[in-house]
Amino acid sequence: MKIKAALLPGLFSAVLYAETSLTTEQQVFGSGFSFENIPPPATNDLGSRARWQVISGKVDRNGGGIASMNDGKVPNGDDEPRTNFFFAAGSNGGLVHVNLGDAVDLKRITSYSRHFKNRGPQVFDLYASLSEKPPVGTGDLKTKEWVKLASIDTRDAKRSMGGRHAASLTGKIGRFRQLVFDIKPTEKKTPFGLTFFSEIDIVEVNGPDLKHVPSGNPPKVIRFATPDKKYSFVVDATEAPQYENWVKTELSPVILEWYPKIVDLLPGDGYEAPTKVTLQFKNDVPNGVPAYATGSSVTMNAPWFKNQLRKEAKGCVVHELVHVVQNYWLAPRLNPNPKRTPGWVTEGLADYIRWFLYEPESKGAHYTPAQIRTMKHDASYRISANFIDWVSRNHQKDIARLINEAARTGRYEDDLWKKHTGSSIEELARGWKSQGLK
Ligand SMILES: [Ca+2]
Ligand SMILES: [Zn+2]
Repeated sequence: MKIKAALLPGLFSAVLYAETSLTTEQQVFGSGFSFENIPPPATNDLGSRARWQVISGKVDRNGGGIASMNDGKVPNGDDEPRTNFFFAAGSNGGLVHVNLGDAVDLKRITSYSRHFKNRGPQVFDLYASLSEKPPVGTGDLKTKEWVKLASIDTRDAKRSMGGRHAASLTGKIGRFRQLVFDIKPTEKKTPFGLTFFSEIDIVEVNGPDLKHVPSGNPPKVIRFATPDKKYSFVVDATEAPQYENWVKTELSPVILEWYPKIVDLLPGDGYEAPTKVTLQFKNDVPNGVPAYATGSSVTMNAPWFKNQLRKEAKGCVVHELVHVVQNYWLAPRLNPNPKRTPGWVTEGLADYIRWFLYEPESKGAHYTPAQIRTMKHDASYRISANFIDWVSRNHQKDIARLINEAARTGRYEDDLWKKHTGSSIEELARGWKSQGLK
């Protein structure tokens, strides 16, 4: 068959053959791989029977290895190295070779990936050849034996990189014996830009009827925004639809009131807090972790919330929203030599806003002088929150704002306490512990 190369500008920045088309999708909500226009991964496609091997690049040993590409198994969560294939952290990616076993007419090649962050998107060039001779390196791919079928890049500058990504090349792809995926990092600012590939399907013309992994549940999301539209929120309750009503009636008013308040409490020179925040219920969060925040998204442990809806659930979300606004992940970008903020400061500030400003009436971090005498100010969470509250009432009412501003820009150091209160951290800790003593 005659194949002619054609450049189709603007179509997902992809270079394609004339008789194929490329679809890319990014899915953040919902469970499983449930894209709108791309089917879920197949378990009996040609890819499942082909021979896969890495011919250049270093495979990351924390992953599931090359078998993850065609075993018909997919991750259930956004950070499951064992069910994905990926090249070693910090590397430049590499070449994955697929021997199809025979000359086959192909009609679809679909790649699936999943990660909560920079390892989500896919950036690769796809080559094919009818020749029987496998390539030795990238140089061979430039010879006339090989054709480049597509340059795939599922990154979208307007969206964050996390989630499920799929790229699907369909149409009269051609007749080939072998394929090469030339896989590249999605970013090089960190070592963690090597895509978590969950599966790649290769579908031949006249192949068997395809069986697919179970498709997920369609997303159930609740959206709301502040009246000025400045801050918008999405709660993904796909994995916990039983909380939908609670989110609408109980949680959303708290978020709408408190997120802007937290932003005002923790300002910074030229700093803009995330304006789009995502909160997602998940059923696979480790036991004992009620919730956690990364960037502008909060993950909530659905089973933990069950008995907490009238107790700690809302306060727990407020605590996580403080982390979103704190945004200490920014420090390396704002400061070439960022200092690490100690965990007790990060968590103490979050619990201070939660227990002393959001829900002081619950007295969740109030202790008697006798109890405090046995405590350490850097014991984190509620105890550190109690210490910060004491410093703010007795020495410097803006201490939370001042400490946070330094931490966000990677400038936290213990001397800050002295700078802002006149007393060293040790002196403050002694004063806090001896309160109530005569
Ligand atoms: Ca497959
Ligand atoms: Zn926390």
